[in-house]
Amino acid sequence: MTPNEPMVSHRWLSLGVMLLLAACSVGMSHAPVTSSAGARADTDACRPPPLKQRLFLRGTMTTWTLREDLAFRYVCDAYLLNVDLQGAHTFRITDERFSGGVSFGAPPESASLHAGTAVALHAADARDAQNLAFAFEGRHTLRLAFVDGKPLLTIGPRTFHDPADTPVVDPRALSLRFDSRAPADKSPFGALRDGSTVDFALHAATGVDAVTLVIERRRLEGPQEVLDYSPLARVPLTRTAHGGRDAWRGSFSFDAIGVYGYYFIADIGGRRYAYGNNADPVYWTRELGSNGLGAVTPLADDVPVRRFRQTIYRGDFRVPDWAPDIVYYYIFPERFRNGDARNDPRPGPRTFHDASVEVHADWLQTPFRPGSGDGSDELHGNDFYGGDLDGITQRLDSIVRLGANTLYLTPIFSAASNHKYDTADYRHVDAHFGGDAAFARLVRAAEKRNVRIVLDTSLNHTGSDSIYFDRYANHAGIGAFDGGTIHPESPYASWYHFDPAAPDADHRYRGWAGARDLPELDKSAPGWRAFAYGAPDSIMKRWLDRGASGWRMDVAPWIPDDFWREWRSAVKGHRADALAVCETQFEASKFLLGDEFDATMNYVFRNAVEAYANGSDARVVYRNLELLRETYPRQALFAMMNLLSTHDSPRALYDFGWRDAHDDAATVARAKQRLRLAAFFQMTYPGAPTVFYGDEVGVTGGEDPFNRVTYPWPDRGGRPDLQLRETFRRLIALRNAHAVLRHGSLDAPLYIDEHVIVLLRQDGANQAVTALNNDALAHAVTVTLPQPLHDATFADGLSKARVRAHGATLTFTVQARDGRALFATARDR
Ligand SMILES: [Ca+2]
Ligand SMILES: [Ca+2]
Ligand SMILES: [Ca+2]
Repeated sequence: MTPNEPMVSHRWLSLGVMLLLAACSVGMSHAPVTSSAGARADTDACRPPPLKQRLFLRGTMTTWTLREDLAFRYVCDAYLLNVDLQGAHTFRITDERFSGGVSFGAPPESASLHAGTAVALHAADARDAQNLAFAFEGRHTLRLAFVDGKPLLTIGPRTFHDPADTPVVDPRALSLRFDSRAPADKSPFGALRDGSTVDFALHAATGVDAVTLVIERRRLEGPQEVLDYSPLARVPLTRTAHGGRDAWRGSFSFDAIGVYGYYFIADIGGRRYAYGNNADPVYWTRELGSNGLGAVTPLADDVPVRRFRQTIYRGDFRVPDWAPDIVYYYIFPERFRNGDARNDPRPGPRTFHDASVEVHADWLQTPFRPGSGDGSDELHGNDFYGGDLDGITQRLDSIVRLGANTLYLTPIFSAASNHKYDTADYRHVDAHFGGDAAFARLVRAAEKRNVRIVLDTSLNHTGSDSIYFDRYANHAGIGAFDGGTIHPESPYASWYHFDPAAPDADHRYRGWAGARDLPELDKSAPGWRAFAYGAPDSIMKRWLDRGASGWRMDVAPWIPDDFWREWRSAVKGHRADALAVCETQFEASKFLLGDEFDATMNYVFRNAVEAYANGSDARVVYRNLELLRETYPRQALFAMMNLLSTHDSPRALYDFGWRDAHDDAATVARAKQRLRLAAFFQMTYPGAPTVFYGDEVGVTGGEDPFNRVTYPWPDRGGRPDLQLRETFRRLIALRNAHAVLRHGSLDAPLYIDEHVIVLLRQDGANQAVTALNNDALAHAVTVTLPQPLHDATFADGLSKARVRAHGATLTFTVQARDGRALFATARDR
C-alpha cells in the first residue's frame, strides 16, 4: 500500500499494514472534536485542549510508527511540535491508538502543504481524506489549532520555544554521568531474574547537593500503544568521593517480574535536574533511548523524562534447548513450490468470499495488485499460483543442503486468501495446500531430516469466510454471522463482537483494525480461549501433536497479556520444549519476562542490520542491538528470530537498492554484496538466522504483494542466482560448524568505528573474533584481546587463513562489505 492509498481490507497482513494503518481511512471513528463552547470568544484567550488524547505526528519519517519525540504539546490555544526534518514526507496527525482513534489527514484538493499556509484537516474516516505531504527543510514548528472546532494545521519556521529544548548550562549538571552498561555504574549487567538487587552509581563533579534514584514500573496490561509508568520507589543515593569526583551510590531490589523505568534526580544549587535515558530513537519503537550513556535535562512538569529500562524476568524462564541452534527457512507456502497441480485453486463462483479466485497461468508472473493496471480484479489476496506443502516436501533436501534446520511456515490452515491469516478452519490444512495428508507427509519428511516446523496463526481474528463466522454462507453449520446476519444460536456467537444496531452488515461486527474480512475475536471469551489453547484438542495442542515444534503468534502486541500468559501455560504444559515466538515490530522486553514468549520476530535486528549493510554509521546503528543485549534476557536474545526479509516487508535486496529489472548490473551487484554482509551479520550473531525463501537465490521485491513473489525454480522458467546461494550455504555452514557463534557470550564490541564492528565471542574454551565492514573499501583493524588470547593464533572460518596475535594485539583486514570469523586455535599446536 502506498501511504496515499485508502486502507483496503483485503490486502493486508500484519506488519506493513499495521504500521500504515494509522494513516489509512477505513473503519476509523470520528475524531471527538468538540467545538469549544463559546468558540466566538476572544481568540487571544487560552482554552483547555479540545481533545482528551495526546496527538502525534506519524508518517514516513518514522515508517508510520509512533514516536515520543513527535508528540505535540498543547500550549494555550494550539498543539505545537518542533521538528528537525529534511525532505518530502507524508504523514497524518493521530492519537496514540493503532486504529479506531483520532487521525487527521488532508482534504483531497490539498494534500501538499505550503510553508506558512494553514490547511483545514479532514478526519480520517472521511473517505476522501488522504495523507498530508510537506517538503521539510530542517527546523520547523507545526501548529494545529481548532478554530470553531475545525482543525487547522500550519507548518512554518521554528517559532515555538519548547521547554524541553532549554539547554542545561550548569557545569555540575553537565558533569553527571551514568552508563547503564558500564559495570562501575550498574551491576549486575542487563536483564535480571526477579529478586535481584542492583547497585547503581551516578558519577558527578563535586558540588551536587543530593541525588535520588527514581524507580517506576511500566504498565504491562493493554495493547502496544499503552506506554505508562507508575511510581514505585525513590532511593536517596549516598555520596562517596574519590579523585576529585563524587559517586552517588544506592541499590534496589526488584522483587516482581516486569519492565522498569528508572532515572536520577539531582539537586544542584537550588535547581533540579533529571538524568535519564538518551534520546536515541529505537527502530519502530515509541519510547526513546537506547540505554547506555544517559543525558541530563531540566526537571520540570513540561519536560518529559526519558527512563532507562530494566527488565526483570521469571527466575524459571527457559526457552527450548534447541532454540539457539535454529537456522530458519521461512516460507510463504503459496509461493514456494507447486508440488501437486491437482490441488491448485481454480476460478469459479464463490471460490473466494462471494467472488472468485484469480489464477496466475505463469509461475513467474508478478503478483497482482489491485489498481495497478495489471488487469487483475479489485480484490486483494485472491490471486494464486498453486504452491503447496508437497512442494516444500519435495524440496526439503535442498533446504537441508542450504543448512537450515527449521521451517517457519506462514499460515497453512483452511482460508480463502493466499496468505491464510483469514482462517476458515483452524483444524484442517487448506485443501489447496494439500490438506492434512500433505502436512503429515511434510512432517514425516522433516522428522527424517531432523528439521523442525514452526507454524503460524492468528488467534486475534478469523476470516469472514470461515466456518465460525460464515458471512457468505459458504460453509455447513451455523456461523456467528451466517449469511450476513447475527446468529446468537451459533456455537461461535460468543467469539465475536457484534453491534446489532449498526446500520449495515459491514458495521455489525468488529473487524480487526477495521478490516471487514477479518472479524476480530473476543479474546476474553472463555469458549474461544478453550478452543484456541485450553482444551485437550485445542488448536495449539492439536498441531503440536501432529508434528509442529512451535508457534509464531500473529499480532501479539494487540492481544491482552493475560491471554498470552494463559496461552503459554497451556502450550508449555502440553509440550515443554515447544517454541513460543511473538510477532512484534518493536523493542519487546514486555513479552520476554518468562510468562509470555520465548522470542520474537526481531524487526529491530532487521532494521539495524539493513541500515548497517546500506552504509549507515555502525556506532549509531549498533546502539539498537546493544539495547536488546541489555534489556532482553540472555535466553531470549539467543532465541530471537533474526530476520531480514519478511512477508510483511520489502525484501532485503530491494532495501539494498535493487528495485526492478531496469536497475543496472552495478546496482544489482552492490545490493547482493550488502545482502551477503547482512547474512554474515545474521550468521555470526546470537539469535536464530532466518532466511526468507528466495532471498538466497537473489529474489527481490518491494512492499506486499511484490515481496511475495514465487521462488524462481529453473523448471518453471526461473533463474536462481546459484552463486549467491552458495554464499548463503557457506555462511550457514560456518554458523552450524561453530557452536561459539550460536552459544558464545556477547559483550560490548571489542572494537567499533563508523564502518567496522568487531565482536569477541567466548564459549568455554572456544573463542572467536567476528568482524564486519560496511565500507566500499577494505579496512585493516587492530583490536586488543583479553589475557587468555594473548599471542593466540586464529584461523579464518572461511578462507582458513591464519592470523596471529602479537601479545594482546590482533591486526587483520576485513574486505569491503564483507565479514570475517576468526577462531582461536588450540595453543602450541
Ligand atoms: Ca485480485
Ligand atoms: Ca498445487
Ligand atoms: Ca453456514
